[in-house]
Amino acid sequence: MSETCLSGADFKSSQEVRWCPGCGDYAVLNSLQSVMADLGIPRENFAVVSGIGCSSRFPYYMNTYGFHSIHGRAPAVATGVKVANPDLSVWVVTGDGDGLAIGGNHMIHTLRRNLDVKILLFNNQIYGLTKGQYSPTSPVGTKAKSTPYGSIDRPFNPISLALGSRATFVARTMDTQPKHMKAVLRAAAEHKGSAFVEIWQNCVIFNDGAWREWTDKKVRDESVVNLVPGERMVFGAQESRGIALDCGDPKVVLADKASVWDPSTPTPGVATVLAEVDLMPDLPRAVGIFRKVDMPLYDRGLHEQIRLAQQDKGEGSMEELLYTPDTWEVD
Ligand SMILES: Cc1ncc(C[n+]2csc(CCOP(=O)(O)OP(=O)(O)O)c2C)c(N)n1
Ligand code: SF4
Repeated sequence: MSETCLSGADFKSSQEVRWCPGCGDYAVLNSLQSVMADLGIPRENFAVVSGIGCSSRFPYYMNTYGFHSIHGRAPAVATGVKVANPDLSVWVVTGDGDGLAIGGNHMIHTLRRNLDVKILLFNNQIYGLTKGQYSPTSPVGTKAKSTPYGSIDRPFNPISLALGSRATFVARTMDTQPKHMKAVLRAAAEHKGSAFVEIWQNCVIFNDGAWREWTDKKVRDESVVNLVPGERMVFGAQESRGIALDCGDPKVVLADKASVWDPSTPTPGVATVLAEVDLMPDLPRAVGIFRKVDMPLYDRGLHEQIRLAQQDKGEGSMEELLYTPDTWEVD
């Protein structure tokens, strides 16, 4: 079989998967394996880099190159991997604790640089691996091991954070809708630049049902609107209602009055408004593709700079660099 004619099973490693039965991470694993198989890229050209957390066990379960790195630093390690070998398709797997608490700084700088990596943020609104402390995405009032009287921090909205960091591709999906997840992951894979995908993921042990209001099959048609580029923003079991942007403010209208979604506007203003509807409980929450714009790539820019410097000054040598006139001898 040709390496470019693969199935999801080819991306499964021989490791025993050690997530709790029912954990949302399984759905992401299956979806990503299937999407990678469809991309027509040989397995040796994928690298999956993670930090620390339940979700960060991901690279063990992928039959690709991978690196289970250190807490919050997956974007930094992935930057090294991508810059060293721009031909690789590099994926970062992180959690809301790993990627937005200890690793928040690395996250925003990777996004603003537009390094061509795909970042999957598994958002279960809790620290799973360390047994249930609140995280930067836990809603106010969350009673957890570290907040026995309820958290008083206001949470991050990961989509707004990514948009504010000027990420060039920003999307949201959920563990209960594999078809939607695969479409979003595929779009992320095909984007040239930093692609940030928030995944609503259920932690059955420490925060079961955190997303139930928007992910449960019985309610999600009414509580979620899917942002599809070039299509009207409609929702409801019969798709009879939609969202119109009235002077920038979203409001519910009949489907034929709904606005057509465009994620490629010069500024992310409207996308940010749609990300922030979690502050407007009467509106459905948005999933799908919030932003998709083309911008220069960090990895390409860096290699172009190296090429021009070498053209100007030659290949250079490490020894010469270390022993330039600016060296001192300490007696
Ligand atoms: C430097 C450092 N600080 C703290 C920890 C403890 N720690 C491990 S994972 C984690 C948070 C994991 O939560 P999240 O990223 O949401 O992932 P999940 O387990 O929910 O998938 C913490 C605080 C650590 N391993 N290293
Ligand atoms: S503790 Fe939660 S996030 Fe971790 S494997 Fe179990 S269900 Fe999944």
